[in-house]
Amino acid sequence: MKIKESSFIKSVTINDSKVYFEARNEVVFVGRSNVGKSSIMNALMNKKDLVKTSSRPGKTRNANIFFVNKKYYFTDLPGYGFAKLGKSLKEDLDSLISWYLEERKEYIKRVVLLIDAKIGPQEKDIEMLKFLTDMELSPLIVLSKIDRLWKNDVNKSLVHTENVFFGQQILAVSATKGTGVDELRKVLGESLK
Ligand SMILES: Nc1nc2c(ncn2[C@@H]2O[C@H](COP(=O)(O)OP(=O)(O)OP(=O)(O)O)[C@@H](O)[C@H]2O)c(=O)[nH]1
Ligand SMILES: [Mg+2]
Repeated sequence: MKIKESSFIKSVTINDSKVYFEARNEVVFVGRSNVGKSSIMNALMNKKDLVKTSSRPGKTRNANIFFVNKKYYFTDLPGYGFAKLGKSLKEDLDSLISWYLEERKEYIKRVVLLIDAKIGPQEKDIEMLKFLTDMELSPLIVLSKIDRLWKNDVNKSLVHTENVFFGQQILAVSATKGTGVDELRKVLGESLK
């Protein structure tokens, strides 16, 4: 898909029980804190900082919804697994993630699950994939920040991730360099059809 237009729609927290959810097909971005969810969304939408990013983990605290090509939603969710956030905030963010996915299940056509190429899949990522497949949501595994690795190590990371997430489609991207972004757009376009 070509992304011609994108804009911010709204920021949602779990207490927004009155939020009206529209019948629009949607892609959601999940992954551990600091993995690069917000950055890859900017890269996809060709925006510099439409989605707020930060070098400090725990930047995204709400579900932030963006409107793409006046037709679809792209949603940035908070990251999971950042120890320093404190137990209760972590639990609140985890509840927000599962609440959001359940609320929007009908319209979510793909869930991009980002894995840092340098770190590889962690326990929390395996749990997230299980949660998604149990909900019958369609995951797309994306290795992020591949510009931080030599090509050889990107391939190693791909093979390792394939072994962990057997049978899943896996892409590799760099938001910084733009590598793999076209391919990701293409796969998402197909999912949204
Ligand atoms: N080298 C490199 N750094 C990246 C890339 N993508 C993101 N980063 C950096 O990683 C940090 C985190 O990026 P974010 O996009 O804010 O990550 P996030 O997953 O949204 O983080 P939370 O909102 O805290 O869950 C920032 O310092 C980014 O500049 C990439 O492709 N390459
Ligand atoms: Mg973020």
